[in-house]
Amino acid sequence: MTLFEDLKWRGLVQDISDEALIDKLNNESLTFYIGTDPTADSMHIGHYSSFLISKRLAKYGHKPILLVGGATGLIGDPKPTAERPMISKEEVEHNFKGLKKQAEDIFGFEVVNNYDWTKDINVIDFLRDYGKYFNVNYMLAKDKVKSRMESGITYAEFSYMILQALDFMHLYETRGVTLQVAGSDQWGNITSGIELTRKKLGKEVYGMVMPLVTDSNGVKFGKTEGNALWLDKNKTSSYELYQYLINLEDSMIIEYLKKLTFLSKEQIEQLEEKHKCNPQLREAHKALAREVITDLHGEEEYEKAVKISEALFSGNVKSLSKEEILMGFKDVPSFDIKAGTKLIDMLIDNNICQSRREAREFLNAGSISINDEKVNDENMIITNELAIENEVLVIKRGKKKNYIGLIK
Ligand code: 383
Repeated sequence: MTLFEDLKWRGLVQDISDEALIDKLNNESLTFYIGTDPTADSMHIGHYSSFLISKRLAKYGHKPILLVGGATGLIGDPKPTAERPMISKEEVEHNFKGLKKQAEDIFGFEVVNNYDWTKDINVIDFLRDYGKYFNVNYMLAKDKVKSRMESGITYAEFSYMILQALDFMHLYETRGVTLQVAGSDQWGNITSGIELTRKKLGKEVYGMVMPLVTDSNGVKFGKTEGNALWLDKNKTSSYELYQYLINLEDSMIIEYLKKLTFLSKEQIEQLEEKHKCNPQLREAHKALAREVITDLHGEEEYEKAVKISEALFSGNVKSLSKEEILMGFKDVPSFDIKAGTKLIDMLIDNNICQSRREAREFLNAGSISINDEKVNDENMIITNELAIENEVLVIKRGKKKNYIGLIK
């Protein structure tokens, strides 16, 4: 399969600026770039799905440059709905550092900052050297601007496409970049750069955009209850990522394997077959989780996520370390317990049971467990010896309620 056929098969090509790009992708070695703005200090899984294109093209001999927009982050790429709040310069700088490190660690390519070539352009030069090449009518016709005609758009956000266009031209002139890749929301900004380079330099550069990855309801990939899945493992642990991936909708799993992994067509087709015959084994989901987590955080983190998931599923928390338990139970209520406290007092003091009567009922019914062992003696004394690493108790009430007690 040629590179372009592979990208097509994966569903990663929504639009290309010129058919001539196909041959260039298949037979030449291009320097290309993809950019992101420092609106947060970590990328999320949506960025990952787009930025993976850098590794795919690199495998076929193209040279990636990753751009983190220290300049564009100060302005804000217009969203279709409303103006972005202004982020302080300090925050952009802080976010920039996080993203640069992440881009280098995860993708391993060179990172550039558009602040470096934008900061010294004065306003007169900006208008003469770039503004003069943009017809306002052309700018108004761009989707993102059009969608803001009702709600309004500031001059700052309106100018954003000029900044991204001048980046493309600058990278062409200084680094020989002839291709910009991105998610489909970037089409307008990319074509602005192509136009600018054509008008000002008389040269042809190219653009390619991929569809944004969504779930079957059209919700962006990786959005969970209003949150994003972050690539920083301190914000989203490998265990949380594992849980998300392993529980993805069945109808989407093959598409995700194509778009988020480097598994071959044959491997994915085999997984598709297995998934059809034995969906309950979740082989395809497991392969996706393994590929994504290993690529992002390494083999060890992946093993940890599997171990935690299995221990929690089979009721074997004792096989876990304190760190693993805290990762697995990140979102459950937790509290400190004084060593020497009686079991029944601990249950009531921490609202696990509402009254002594209720606590006794649960204890007698065998519904309370500590570190997956049933407890029923209300006078049992809580000691460090009971706890994992002398400190952690996983307290369960019935099947659904979990608590973490830390013995102090
Ligand atoms: C800035 C200057 C450039 C080239 C690109 C940029 C950033 C670009 C943008 N990108 C998104 C972001 O920062 O806003 N204007 O969150 C997202 N990308 C990638 C991909 C995506 C896009 O980082 O579609 C999803 O992740 O292109 O929304 O010279």
